Amino acid sequence: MHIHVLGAAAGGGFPQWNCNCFNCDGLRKGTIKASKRTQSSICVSGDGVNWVLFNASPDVLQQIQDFAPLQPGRNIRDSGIQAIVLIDAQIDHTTGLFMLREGKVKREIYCTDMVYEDLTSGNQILNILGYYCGINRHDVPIDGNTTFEIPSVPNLKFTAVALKSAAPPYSPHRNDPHPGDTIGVLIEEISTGRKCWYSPGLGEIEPHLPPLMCQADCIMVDGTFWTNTEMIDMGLMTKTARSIGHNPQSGEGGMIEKLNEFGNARKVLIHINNTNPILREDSAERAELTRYGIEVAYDGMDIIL
Ligand code: HKS
Ligand code: ZN
Ligand code: ZN
Repeated sequence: MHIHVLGAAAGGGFPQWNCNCFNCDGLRKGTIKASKRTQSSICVSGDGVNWVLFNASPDVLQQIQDFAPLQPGRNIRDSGIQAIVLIDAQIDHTTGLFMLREGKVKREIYCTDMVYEDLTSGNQILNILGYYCGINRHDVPIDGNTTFEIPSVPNLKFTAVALKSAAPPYSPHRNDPHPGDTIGVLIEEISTGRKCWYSPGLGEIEPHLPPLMCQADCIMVDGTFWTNTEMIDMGLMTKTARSIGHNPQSGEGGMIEKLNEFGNARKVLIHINNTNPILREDSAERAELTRYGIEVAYDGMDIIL
C-alpha cells in the first residue's frame, strides 16, 4: 500500500495567514528549523494507479500538482483520484471539494450520515456541487465490523469507527455530539494484508479503538497540539485541546503515552497545528517524540507498507 501525505498541517496550514506566533513568524523569517505545511490530507493506493483521497483540503489543487501520480494523463480530462473519503465535516477537510468541481464524472464521496447531514445543511457544499460535477454519495458503516470497498480503487478495504468529537462550529448539532461526526479508518491492502490506521482528529483513545489500531502496520493520528492548554496558554482560544476533539501529545493520557502501547507499528503524527513546538526539528519536544519512535508527517511524505 502506498500512502502519500498531501498535507500535514491542521486547519490554517503552517504558517497560518494571520498568525505571528513563534513558529509562524520564525518560519517566515527563516529563523527556525521547520518546513511549511499545507492542510491535512492523504491519498492511498493499492495499485499505484487508482487513489482514494482522505479529506479534501482547501490546498488540494497545489497538493495534486505536487504529486504527479494524481494526474496520470490518459485522457483530455483525467485524474488519479477515484473517490474521496471524508472523516468529518470540518472546513479544513471538506472545502477542497469546491476546488474539485470540474468535469462531467460525478465525485464518489464516502461519508457518514452525520457528515452528509452537516454538508447539506449548515454547510451546503454537497448541494452546491450538484450544480457542477454532481456527487454519488456512499454511506460509511461505523459499527467497526462491516468493511467496505471502493470499486474504482482496487485492492483496498476499509473499516470505519465513530470517534468521540464535536461537529464543526457551523453544524446545527455542534453542541450535541453524534456517532459519525468524526471517524477513524483502518485501511487494508487486500493482497498483502498490510494495514494503516488513519485518524487526524482523535480526542480520546476509547476502548473500541485499540483492537483496530493494534492491527495496523502504521498508525497515523492527530498531532494537533503538544499540550491540552496550548491555545489557552498562548491566549488564542478559550477551549482545551481535548474539548475540541484533539488529544495532545504530552502529559498523562496524551498521545505519546497512548501510542507507546502499540509496540512495533510505525507511528506518525498528522494534522499538526501551527503553534505546536514539534514543528521545530531541533526542539526538545520533537526529540522526545523521536525517543518514543514517533514521526512527524510532512508534505510529500511517502509511506510504503
Ligand atoms: C489556530 C487553528 C487551530 C485549529 C483548531 C482546530 C477547532 C474547530 C472546532 C482544528 C484545526 C486548527 N489553526 N475545528 O487558530 O491556530 O472547534 O471544531 O481542527 O484544524 S479545532
Ligand atoms: Zn482541523
Ligand atoms: Zn502560528
